[in-house]
Amino acid sequence: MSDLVTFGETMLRLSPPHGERLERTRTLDVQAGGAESNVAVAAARLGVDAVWLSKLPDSSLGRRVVSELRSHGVRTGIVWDDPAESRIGTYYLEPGTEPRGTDVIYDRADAAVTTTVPEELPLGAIRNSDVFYTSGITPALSETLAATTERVLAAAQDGESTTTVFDLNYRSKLWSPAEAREEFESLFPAIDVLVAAERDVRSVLEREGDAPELARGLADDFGFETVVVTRGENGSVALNEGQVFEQDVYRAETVDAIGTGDAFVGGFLAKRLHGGGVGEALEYGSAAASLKRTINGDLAVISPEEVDAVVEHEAGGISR
Ligand code: KDG
Repeated sequence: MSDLVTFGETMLRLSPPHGERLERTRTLDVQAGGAESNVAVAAARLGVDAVWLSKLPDSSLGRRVVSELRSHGVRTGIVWDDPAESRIGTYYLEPGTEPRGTDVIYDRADAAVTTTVPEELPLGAIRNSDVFYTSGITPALSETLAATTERVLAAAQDGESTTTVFDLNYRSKLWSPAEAREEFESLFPAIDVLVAAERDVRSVLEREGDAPELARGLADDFGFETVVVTRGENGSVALNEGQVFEQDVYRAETVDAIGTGDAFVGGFLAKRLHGGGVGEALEYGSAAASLKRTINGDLAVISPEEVDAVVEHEAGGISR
C-alpha cells in the first residue's frame, strides 16, 4: 500500500554549465529527468510514500537513474530490460535565458520504457494506491505505451479508493495536437483529477473561455472530480465539486524552470494526501513550484519546512 504511484519514462538529462551553449560546451551535467519521477520526488520530499514505476535497461545508466531517485526517498518498481537489446532515453537541455528560448533535443526513440506491457507492471500495487499519476507524455511515446496507459488507468480505477491523476503535459516534439487530443479524450473517462496548462487546453483540446470556464467545460463534458488549470505567471485555477479556487504564483528568481509544473503537482498531491482541501493544495503546490524554479535540474530538492515558509511569508497569497 502506498500513497502515490507514478508511471512513466525517466531520461538522462544532459545540460551544459550555466551560460554555455550545447553547440560548444565540453561539459554536460547528468541528472535524472522525467515528469512522472519528478512528481514522485517532489511528493516524497514532502512526506508522501511515493513509488515510481518504469522500465529501464539493466545497465549502469539504468541503475544510475534509480539510485538518484531513491536518494530522494522515492521507492521504485523497475522492469529491468536486457541492456543488449534496450536503451535509456536522453535529453539535451540548454536552459533559456532572456531573450533566448530553451533548447530541448530528445534522443529517446525506442527507449526500454516504450515496450512496457501491463503484465510487467504491479497492477495490484496500482489498485492499492491512494493516488495513481501519469501524464500525457507516456501515451505519446509508443503505441504499446498508449495501450498500457489505458490499461493501468483502468486498473487504478478498479481500486476501491484510488484517485487517478493525469497531467496533459503536451509535448509538441512527440505528436501533433490532433493526435494528442484523440488520445487524451479516449483516456479521460478513466481520470478523476485532470491537470492541464491553459495553453494546452486551448491549443490541443480546442477549448475557449477564461480559466474557470475551461475547467467547468472539461468537468461537465468528462465528469472529472477536479480540474486544475495552470496558467504560468498568472497562477492556477481549480474546480472541485462546483467550487472555483484561484491561486497566484509566489515570487521566485528562476535558475531552472524545467520541472516547475511537476513540483506543483507533487506539492498539490502531497497536501491533498495529507488531508488538505483543494485551495490549500493549490497554495502548497504553487509554493513548491516557486522553490523548484530556484534549483538547477528537473528535481524539486525541497523540504516541507521550506514550502511552509513560502506559504507563510511570501507575497502572492490565495484569492478564493
Ligand atoms: O516536466 C519535465 C519534463 O518535461 C522533462 O523531464 C522531460 O519528461 C520530459 C519530457 O518528455 O518532456
